[in-house]
Formats: sequence, C-alpha cells, structure tokens
Amino acid sequence: MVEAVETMDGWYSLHDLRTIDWSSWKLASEAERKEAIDSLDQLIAKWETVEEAGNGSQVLHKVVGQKADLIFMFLRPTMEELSDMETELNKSKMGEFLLPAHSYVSVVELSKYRPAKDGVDPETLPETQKRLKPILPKWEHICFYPMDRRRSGEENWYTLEKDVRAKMLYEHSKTGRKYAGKVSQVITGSIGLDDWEWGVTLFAHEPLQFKKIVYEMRFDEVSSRYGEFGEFFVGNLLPREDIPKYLEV
Ligand code: 76R
Repeated sequence: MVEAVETMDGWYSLHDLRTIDWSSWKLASEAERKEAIDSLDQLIAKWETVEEAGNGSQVLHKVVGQKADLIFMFLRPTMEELSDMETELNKSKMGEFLLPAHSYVSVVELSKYRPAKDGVDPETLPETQKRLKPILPKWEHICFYPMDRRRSGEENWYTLEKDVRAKMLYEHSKTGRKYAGKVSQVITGSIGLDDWEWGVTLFAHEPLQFKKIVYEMRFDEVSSRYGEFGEFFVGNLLPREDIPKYLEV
C-alpha cells in the first residue's frame, strides 16, 4: 500500500470574494455610504487587533477583471472565527452593498516529506509554527487558485510511492526558492473542505512574477504530469486607508 504523508496543519483559511453592487452604491445617500465605509473600517480595525495579538491574519485586495471586485483572505485558529468574520461582514452596513462572488475554505498546510532531523519533530520548531500561522504579507499583488494532483491512468499521484513524491516536491521547491523575495506563497490544504485539493496563494511586488513562477513550475514533473488547475484570481492590495477613495463615486 502507498503511504500517505503526514501533514502539519495551521490556521484555517477563508478566501472570501465579493462583488460591489455599484448600482445600489451609487443610489445610496452620502450618509449611508459613509456609514458603510465606517462599518468596514471598524471591522478591519478589529481584525488588525487580532493580527497584532498573533491570533490570526488577513489581507484585502481589489480583484482585477470581472470575477469579483474584492478578495479578502482570512486566517484564524478556528472555523468558527472564520464564519463569524464572514457573518459580521454580511451584517455590517457595507455588507448591504456586497454580493457573494466566490469563496474557498482550506487550512494552512506543510507536509512532512523530509525525514526528521536528529529525531526532532519539525512541527515543534518555532520556524514551522511561524509558517503554519503566518502573518500574511501586505505585498502589492495577490494571486489565488485551487489545484489538484492528477489521478488518471499512468498519471496518478496517489499511487506513487512516498519517496518518489518527496523527490518531485524537492525539485519543485528548488524552483520555488529561486523566487525568494519576489514571490511569497501560502499553501492551504482543502481535501475534505472544498472542491479542490489545495489552494495556492501567492503574493508579489510585481505581478509579472506570478506568470514567471507558475510558468516555470509547469515544467517541473510534479506540475507537468500531476498538476490540475482551477480558476485564477489576481488582485492589487487595498490598504485600509485607501478604501474611501476606492469607493468614492
Ligand atoms: O516544506 C516546504 O514548504 C518546502 C518544500 C515544498 C513543498 C513540500 C514547497 C516549496 N512546496 C511544497 C508543496 Mn509549493 N507551490 C505550489 C505552487 O502552479 C503550480 O504549478 C504550483 C503552485 C507554487 C507556485 C508553489 C510555490 N506546493 C506544495 C504542494 C502540496 C503538494 C503535495 O503535498 O502533494 C502544492 C500543491 C504546491 C504548489 N513551493 C515551494 C512554492 C515555493 C515558492 C516554494 C519554496 C518555498 C521556500 O522554500 O521558501
């Protein structure tokens, strides 16, 4: 029997994508719009306190293209907190102007493909804990997409021996490391949680780096033979202080 790999799992993740109902936004009175902007600002202020205390993280970007207007990425220790965030956004004044566009539920994941060094469980290391509970970088651009490992005919990831998968992922990580400082990635596992097996969230200062890393990785065996990809979402950072200007009509 082929052995699964043990995963290390961290904070739960919700990618929450919304479209702004611009028609009703424009019809709303100035007072109502101000109330809505203030309600979002207050929520973000509250979320920032949670992040500062090390109990979660979040980031907000404007989606480029017609798939949505906003993408919130929320990380929290529990699913209940994610659901609370989603609900409080819905109940807020701003929520009256937000239409659901898409969502994705997963959990920050690292795998134990590498043998433990000196018998030390990597999950106990502070650097691992930092990666399982990451403070999301507030970099200018985000790229999010879901993916699967192929399971058909000769190309079946799930019938490969663990050492073969480990070697392929090691090669993959060498490609990844070339982008240090240019692309920051968060891999979230979603088997049993959402429609795909993993969520890939990338952050970059320069959007072209998304195309470069994803293209280069397409030639790594783990992606060329075993990667299946879902819909891509790309966005530009929306800092809290820029929200009023973004919503100005
Ligand atoms: O333990 C580690 O995190 C280091 C080795 C590593 C693993 C095990 C690693 C490194 N990744 C791993 C696992 Mn990755 N990653 C992706 C994508 O579009 C595509 O083709 C792939 C999307 C990118 C861009 C990326 C980036 N990685 C995984 C897994 C789980 C697979 C499994 O268990 O089967 C997926 C789905 C996945 C996908 N990866 C890196 C990167 C980068 C930039 C690195 C180097 C990070 C670093 O060392 O700093």
